[in-house]
Amino acid sequence: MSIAILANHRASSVWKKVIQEKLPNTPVAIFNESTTALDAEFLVCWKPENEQLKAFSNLKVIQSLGAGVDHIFDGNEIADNVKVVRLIDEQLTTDMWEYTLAATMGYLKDFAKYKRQESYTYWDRRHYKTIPETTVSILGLGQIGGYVAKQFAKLGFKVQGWSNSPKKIRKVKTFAGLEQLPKLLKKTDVLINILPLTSSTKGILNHDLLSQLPKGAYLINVGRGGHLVENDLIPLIDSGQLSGATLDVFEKEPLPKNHLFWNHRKIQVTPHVASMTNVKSTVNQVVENYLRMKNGRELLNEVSPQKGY
Ligand code: OXD
Repeated sequence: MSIAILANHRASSVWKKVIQEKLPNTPVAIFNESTTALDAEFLVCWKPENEQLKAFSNLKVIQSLGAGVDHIFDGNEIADNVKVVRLIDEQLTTDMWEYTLAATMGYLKDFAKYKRQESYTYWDRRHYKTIPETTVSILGLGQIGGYVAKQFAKLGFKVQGWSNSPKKIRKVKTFAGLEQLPKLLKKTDVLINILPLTSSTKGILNHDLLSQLPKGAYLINVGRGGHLVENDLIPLIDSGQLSGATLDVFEKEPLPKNHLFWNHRKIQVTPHVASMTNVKSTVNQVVENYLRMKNGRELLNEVSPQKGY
């Protein structure tokens, strides 16, 4: 049994080193560096291409190097006998919470506006918003979204949450299914998207949905670029329907240099850093899944290919 690493854009050699330290007797090889990689049964993976995946003939498990698995299913043919697992990590979850809190507070206290004022030494005091008067709505109440919702509620925000199937979370008003979505949107000041990207959530942040928010609402997208219909956003901001957006994920990453989001004064762009996989805190999970595969045991954090999460 052996392990291969196919971590397009993520630190392959670091992963190889840390896995090899934990499993000194197991062959661990990096795709493209050694032909023996292609014999692996366990693939540690980020953004594989179909042609790359097809080169593996013994695959049993694909381990995502992130919480999301859309990059594994999207455009790829995964054989029925290959299991896909994701990372669930406390650090990833709390990092996401910290990022969404920072973006929300920046909006409440108008930081972007004051940064612009600074550049022309302009003193103009605006009325700010406070936590108790702000309703934050979270799209996606899975492992990460559910935690983020709870944390906002603990701080005293009014919190709503939406998911595909009904969920109960203390101090969070929950909604489920597309038919209940308008009710949530109507009362939202800050909309935070943490949904998984699937065929039913692709393009969900579009003109129609965002127009149902109260005028001046704020958007934070930390899900995937594919959730947002990018061409719909700037007109909604320029018309005042949205007061701005913080975007961490994009249809194409890195965000192309000529993309209009870069220079829009009401859009804060960050380079997919809301929560970054921490090798130290997740390597044990990867190793544990390899050992479980080897011993024919149930895997940790297996996802459903049908649901895509
Ligand atoms: C993830 C990511 O899915 O990094 O964890 O986006």
